[in-house]
Amino acid sequence: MSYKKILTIQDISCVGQCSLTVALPILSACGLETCVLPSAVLSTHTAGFTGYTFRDLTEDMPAIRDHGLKEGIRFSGIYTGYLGSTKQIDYVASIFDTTGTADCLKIVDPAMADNGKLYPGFDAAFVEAMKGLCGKADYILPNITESCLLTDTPYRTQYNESYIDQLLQKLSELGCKNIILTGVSFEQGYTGIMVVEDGVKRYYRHELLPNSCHGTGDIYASAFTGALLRGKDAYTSARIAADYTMACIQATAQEKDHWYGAKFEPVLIQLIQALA
Ligand code: PXL
Repeated sequence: MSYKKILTIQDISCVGQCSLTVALPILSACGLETCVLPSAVLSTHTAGFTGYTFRDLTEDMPAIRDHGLKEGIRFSGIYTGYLGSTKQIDYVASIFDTTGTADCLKIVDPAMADNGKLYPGFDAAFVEAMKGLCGKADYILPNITESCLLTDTPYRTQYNESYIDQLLQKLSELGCKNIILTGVSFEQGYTGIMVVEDGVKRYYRHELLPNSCHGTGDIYASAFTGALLRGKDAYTSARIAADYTMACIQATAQEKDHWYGAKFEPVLIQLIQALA
């Protein structure tokens, strides 16, 4: 197995099992040298906690980029998650253009919305900027809410395959040819992932678990990225990531006090075994 260096750009939520505190251990467990560029530091994530602190690190980003360039540091993969501001998206675009190896894979999780709503602090200008970043990516991982925002499509909770096909078509018009659309459910009791890779569409259906946890989008995107950088194709990576995310949700079931995140650590071994 070749040893690869990846850069992940997203926030540090000190408490809350999301973004960098999830991506760093998962990508490391996948056997990748994981470098980080924190987009912001928050005391907790914004979904359910109140009164959290938010330190925007936008203005640190160009200097961090330029120092890495001066040192000759290049990445085989760049994976972005929650970004703290619209201006940051421009810096990330320039990091895409300058810091990758010739075959660098760029993965964008446009983490900004769920259940029909933008997360607190995001606005229409952020969505517009995110459309541009998705156009520069090799792989994007939106959920249905994010896909609707990125394609100016009304959000629906009930839909059929032609609605999903329209979303996929409009997402591809942003300029990204590989799409991993998460949370696609056609039947009660089941959900799944729609994967378009090099023009071929495949669906991975799995059970819909009764409990849901915050942060599973970040767990999913990190595991997907880890598998992809380990040489798996997008469909296999999507399947491995879905199975691992389900194991995390199961590990967290019955834990009323653990509402803020998923217990991804005790089941990391399952992800490692799936990649072996
Ligand atoms: O899980 C996505 C995420 C990441 N980072 C922060 C968040 C969220 C979602 O709410 O608030 C700070």
